[in-house]
Amino acid sequence: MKKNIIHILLAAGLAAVSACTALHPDSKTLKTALKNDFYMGTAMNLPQIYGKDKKSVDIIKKQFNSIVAENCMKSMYLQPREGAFHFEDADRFVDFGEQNNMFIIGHTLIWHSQAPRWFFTDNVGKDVSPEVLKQRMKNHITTVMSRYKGRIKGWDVVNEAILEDGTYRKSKFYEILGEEFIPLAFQYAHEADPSAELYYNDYNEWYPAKKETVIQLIKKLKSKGLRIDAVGMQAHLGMDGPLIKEYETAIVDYAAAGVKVNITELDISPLPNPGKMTANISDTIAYREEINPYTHGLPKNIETEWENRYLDFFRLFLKHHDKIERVTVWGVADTDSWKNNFPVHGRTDYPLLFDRNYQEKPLVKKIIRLAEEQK
Ligand code: 9MR
Repeated sequence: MKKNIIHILLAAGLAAVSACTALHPDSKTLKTALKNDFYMGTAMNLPQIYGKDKKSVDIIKKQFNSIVAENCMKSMYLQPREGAFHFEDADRFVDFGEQNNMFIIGHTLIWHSQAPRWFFTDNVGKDVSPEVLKQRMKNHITTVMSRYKGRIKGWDVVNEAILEDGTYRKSKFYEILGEEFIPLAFQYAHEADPSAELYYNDYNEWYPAKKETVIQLIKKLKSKGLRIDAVGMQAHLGMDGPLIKEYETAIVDYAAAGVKVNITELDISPLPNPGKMTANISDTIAYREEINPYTHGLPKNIETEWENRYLDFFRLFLKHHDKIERVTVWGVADTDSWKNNFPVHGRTDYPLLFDRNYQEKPLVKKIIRLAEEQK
C-alpha cells in the first residue's frame, strides 16, 4: 500500500515537472515561440554552410526556421565570368535548408554592388546596350532560379535600387535601362519560377521619400500584372533612429500597398553612430578610438539600453505579425557580424543575439517571453 502511494506521488511529481517544462517560456526557442507570428531567420556564412562552425550551426538548427546566404549567392560569386556559374556553395546552402526543414531565401539576383564588371561592359570596356544588359539579366536570373526551382521559396529580386531622397540610384542597371530594369527583373524572375515569392529589398525604407518611391514601384509592378509578394526592410539599425513610430508607419503603409513586409537583415549596433546609418557598403568612415569604446565588453547600462531597443522592435513586429512574414537577423554571433567593419573598419560591435563565445544573450529569452506574453 505504502509502495503504491509512493508510486502515485512520484508519477504525479513527474507529470507536474514535465507540464512545467512544456509550458515554461525558458524551454522555448525563438522559432518555436514565434511560430504563429512569423518565420525567424538568420543569414549564413560559408563556415556555417560547410558545417565547420559547429557552434553556430547548432544555434541555427535550434533557433531558426528560415535561412538566407549572407554572401555566396551574389552575382559576383555565382557568375564571376559570363556563363561560368559556380553553384557549389549555394547548393550546400540549399541542401542545409532542406535537411533542416527551413524556409529558404535567395539573396540577391539584381544588385548594383557585388556584381561582376563584365555584366555591364563589352569586350572593349564600354557600357553594353540595353538589349545586351536585358539578355544578361534574364540569363542570370533564369539560370540561378531554375536551379533551385521549388526549393528556394522566396527571392530578393532587386536590392537597394532607391535612395533615401526617393530618387533612383544611378547604378549601371539604371544608367543603361532606366527604371524599367526593375519590372524586367521581376518579370524574368516570375517566368523562371512561378511558385517563388518575389521581393524588393532595401535599407532605410522608413525614410518618407524613399517609402513613397518604393510604394510607387509596388503599384507599378502590380499594374503591369507582375508578382511582388513583399518588401524586405533590411533593418540595419542603431540606437538613435529611426523612432519606432516611424518604422511602424512604414510597415503599415507597405501593407496598405498590398504586400507583406519581411524584416530581412536585422542587427542593432549599440556603438556610437559616427554618421548617417546606412547599409551602403561604400559609405565608410575612418577609424578613431573614441568611436570604438567597448573593446572589452559592453557596459551593463549600454546593454540594457540596447536590449530595450531590440525589445521595442520585437514588440512592434509582434503587434503587426499579420503583415510580417519573416524576421531575419543578419548573422548568428557578434564575432562574425559585418558590423565589426562597417561603417568603420576594425571596431568591436555587439549587434546580434549571440555573443563572441556563441552563448545566447539574455535578450533571447526576453524576446521569447515577450512573444509568450502577447498570446
Ligand atoms: O554582410 C555582408 C558582408 O559580409 C559583405 O561583405 C557585404 C558585401 O557583399 O554584404 C553584406 O551584406 C549586405 C547585404 O547583402 C545587402 N544589404 C546590406 C548588407 C550589409 O552590407
